[in-house]
Amino acid sequence: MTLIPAYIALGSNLRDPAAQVRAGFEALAMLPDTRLAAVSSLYLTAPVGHLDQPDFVNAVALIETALSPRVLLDELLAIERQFGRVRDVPNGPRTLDLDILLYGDTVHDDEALTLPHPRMHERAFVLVPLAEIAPDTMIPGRGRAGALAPDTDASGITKLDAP
Ligand code: PH2
Ligand code: MG
Ligand code: MG
Repeated sequence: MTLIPAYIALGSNLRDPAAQVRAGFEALAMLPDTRLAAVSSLYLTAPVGHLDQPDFVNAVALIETALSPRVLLDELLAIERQFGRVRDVPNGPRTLDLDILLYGDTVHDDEALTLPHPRMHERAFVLVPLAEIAPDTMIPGRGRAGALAPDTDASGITKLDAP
């Protein structure tokens, strides 16, 4: 079984966000044909985009998976539903958001999934936790996580505690 390293962004800003993210790590560990290889610290982050919503807790996990990107995406959406996510306001509050940031060095774009995640290279709430666990990881077309993170505005980001 060939395992592909994939980085997953976790985000929550409803109903005890830190507990949601920690439970999200456990849900990732339970995915079929997948192992949870590393998790970042949890970070309290000011909302980006839609500003009128609570602060988020964000983190990044490294999984190693035999699932295809499409099957992995479907599994992540199923976990989001299990966590009670309701998709009403776009970019609005959520109990748990799970985004595939990177799937190996795959570059891919269709209506369901874009890899690398199209906004990851400009978001401190993604790059800071990613650089914590994988500074040398290459974001295809953009550069290394650890080199990109200092170029983002991390002023709204506070490290919470060890995961
Ligand atoms: N997710 C968004 C939009 N804005 N802001 C923060 N701080 N954290 C997020 O996870 C986040 C966001 C859309 O997915
Ligand atoms: Mg998402
Ligand atoms: Mg998202």
